[in-house]
Amino acid sequence: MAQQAEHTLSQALAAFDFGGPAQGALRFGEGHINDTFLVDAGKGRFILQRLSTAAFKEPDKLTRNVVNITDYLAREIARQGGDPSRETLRVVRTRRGEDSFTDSDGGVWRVFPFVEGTVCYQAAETPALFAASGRAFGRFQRLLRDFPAHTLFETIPRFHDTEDRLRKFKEAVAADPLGRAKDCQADIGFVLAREGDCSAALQAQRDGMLPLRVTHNDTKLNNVLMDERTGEAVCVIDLDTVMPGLSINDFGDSIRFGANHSAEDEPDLSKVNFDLDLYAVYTAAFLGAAGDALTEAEIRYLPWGAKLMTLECGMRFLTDHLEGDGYFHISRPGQNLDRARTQFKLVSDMEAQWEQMNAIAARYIPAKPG
Ligand code: ADP
Ligand code: GN1
Ligand code: MG
Repeated sequence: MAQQAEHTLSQALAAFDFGGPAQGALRFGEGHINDTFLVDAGKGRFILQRLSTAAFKEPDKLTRNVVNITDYLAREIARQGGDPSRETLRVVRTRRGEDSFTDSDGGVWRVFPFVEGTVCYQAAETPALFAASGRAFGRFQRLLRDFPAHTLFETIPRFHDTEDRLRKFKEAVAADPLGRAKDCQADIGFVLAREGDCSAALQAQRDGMLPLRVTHNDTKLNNVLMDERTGEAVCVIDLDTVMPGLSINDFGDSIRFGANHSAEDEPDLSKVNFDLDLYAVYTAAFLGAAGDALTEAEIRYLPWGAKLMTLECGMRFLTDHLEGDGYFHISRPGQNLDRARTQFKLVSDMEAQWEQMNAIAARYIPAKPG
């Protein structure tokens, strides 16, 4: 870590009320966006994060969202007999009573208690684990169904606007600032051949078929903490992108990440295969926990959520690769291109199993009376 960055880390450590002296901070986790540290403060452990300014332009409003959402979740969880101290994040305040701290370089920091006794998995190691994440995100939908979505700030405007992502992708291809496009012609062609698909969900929303909901928008399995003993989901984390959105996208992003047996950046595409059984397992778990929070049209569109989140994420990785990797953290050259390619392989697999994907979702459409 650069010296200047270390200096701001010490400022942040001094600013928060950890209930005891912070005994240093270690880099933690495998997130792509924020800088995350584990802080040991004797009596308790904490997660300290510096928000990515590349991703989040208005950190104060984002923090307000997170406070509002977590306060609401804590109340709902308590009302339903759960344990809010484990089942939702809670914002830890600074010594001055503020929800976040801004360092001398303008970096914005915030703190959550570390949820003890949990594990954060990077892959759906077993179907049971994947199902647990499905229950977590289905429950998230149900818990927030009456939250006033219009009071939430859009932390990343047009985050899952796949039409806009396509526009930005095309701009990156046209500008090609690093001359990388020549080495990914097939990948660029893959996206351009699916231009029309990019409107499928948005058109259904414009047509009034898909309602706007409070959504998480980043529903990877590694954004759920699992109980280390039982493997059951405990707490949904990474709430920076909670904003109004489509439920099918929350479903779809989980499928994109978890319904396969390879890493998101696997360079060997022969290892990357969409797993229809895992898709079925997740569908059952997600819809079971969401209860009647979703409409028939939303259930019908779940396969589109899966395909579009995967295609969109591939476009985003490829855009970032073309633009010089300024958004998604990389640990080796070409990593964002590898990430894009795994997504496109999964899209192809989904297209080959499209009928089955639709049939599985259709199982959960309630039969009409009579
Ligand atoms: P990013 O947006 O960079 O993915 P996350 O908020 O997901 O950041 O945090 C990164 C990692 O830190 C998570 O994958 C998880 O391992 C860990 N983590 C975050 N919050 C907590 C918490 N409250 N308790 C335990 N681990 C956490
Ligand atoms: C980012 O922050 P993290 O690693 O959970 C990204 C998601 C992508 C994901 C791909 C704010 O998620 O949208 O789907 O990487 N988050 C943001 O792994 O852009
Ligand atoms: Mg994360």
